[in-house]
Amino acid sequence: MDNNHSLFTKAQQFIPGGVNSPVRAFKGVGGEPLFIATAKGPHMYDVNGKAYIDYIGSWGPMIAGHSNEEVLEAVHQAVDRGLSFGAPAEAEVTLAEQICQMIPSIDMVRMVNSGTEATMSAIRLARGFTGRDKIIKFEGCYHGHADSFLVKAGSGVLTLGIPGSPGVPKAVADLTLTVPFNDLEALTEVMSAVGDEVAAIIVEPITGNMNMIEPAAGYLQGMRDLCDQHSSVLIFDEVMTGFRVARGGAQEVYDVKPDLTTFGKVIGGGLPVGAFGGRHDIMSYIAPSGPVYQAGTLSGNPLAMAAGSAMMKIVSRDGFYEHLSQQTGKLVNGLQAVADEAGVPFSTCHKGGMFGMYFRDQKAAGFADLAECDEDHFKRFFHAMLVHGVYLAPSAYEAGFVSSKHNDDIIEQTLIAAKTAIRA
Ligand code: KE4
Repeated sequence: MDNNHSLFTKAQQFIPGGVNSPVRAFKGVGGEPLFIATAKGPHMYDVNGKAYIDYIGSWGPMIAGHSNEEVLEAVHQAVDRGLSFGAPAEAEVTLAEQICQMIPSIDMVRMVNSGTEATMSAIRLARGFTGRDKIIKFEGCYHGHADSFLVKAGSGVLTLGIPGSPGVPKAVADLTLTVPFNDLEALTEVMSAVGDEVAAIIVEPITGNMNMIEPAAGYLQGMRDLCDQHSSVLIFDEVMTGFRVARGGAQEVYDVKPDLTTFGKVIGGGLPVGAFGGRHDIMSYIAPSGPVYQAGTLSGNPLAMAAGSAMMKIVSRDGFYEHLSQQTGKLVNGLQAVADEAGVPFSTCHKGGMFGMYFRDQKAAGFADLAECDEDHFKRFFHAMLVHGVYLAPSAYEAGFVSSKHNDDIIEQTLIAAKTAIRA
């Protein structure tokens, strides 16, 4: 009895596409999505009981492995105190203080319930603070599904091959200018033309939604300088890279200080949390201290705060990111060796616990390079790895994630599977 197929058939009766988020639907790779029953450490187990080494990690949150004992204990203790108060609680202050202490550019932070809420609120705040309407994003970057961002976006929009989305009013889309990523000349040109009308530039400082692409040397600093010249707000969308690529996120790696940063994923430890924070003078514009409205019934939920705070304690420990980077390096270097041995054009990149892999002989520097990737080979590789019990992101346009529980034995098992799968 294939529980998965019957579940997916039933799911499609009640849920559009049978999933609650499009990228889970396997549209980018074909076949039926796996329904997961349980997860522990580096593993997930599907409803048929099959084990997988997991490189999605819930798209980032599971940096300390699934069902991490410390996170579970914190949530169990919080459950016994009540699920939600709709009133301030100490746990919110604890997590806010942790984030402000760990990220120097963050003077104050507001909790929300998803990355989308964080980026949507950050844009509204930048518009309210500057009195301007235009924003600039980058082709292939994904900042969640708020109207302003569904213009040449990445992730599921890219995976499904749709240019944007119906339902986004032209008047809204027209306020979003899209520029190629890693092209400072193009950005400078746009800013020279309309910079004084631009409320904010929002960027994934390392992209993770058009596969993983690192910023060119000086690119982020160039963006910082342009924002300073035109008094535009620089927003680093670190929903994916925050506490993932380094303790201080991508802004620590490249030593560039944004005005606002958005977070999600890791800071919730697996529970629904997003956050935005940054300069005191800008954050003070957020209600109730300022005029820019933003709210949420479950923002700062005590269970989510407990999970997030436990996770911040874990990632704050000495050596956490050094070990994580080491394991990710073993994985990608091993995959590269497997591809080289098989004579397959392949390249990788990685930072901390995040990695990208391309079926092309050079790593991508921008969106246009992705067209040269052999997407069909990726699809065959994906399914062959699945057969061998390795679960990669079901799209050539996503990044991969390693946890602190991916030990040498897990990496070795992955590489053994890859030796066969690379020839699929
Ligand atoms: P959420 O609203 O999905 O919590 O966060 C939106 C978001 C914002 N910014 C960045 C840089 C992001 O990567 C995301 C969400 N990432 C995708 C993975 N590519 C979430 C997976 C999904 O959509 O199901």
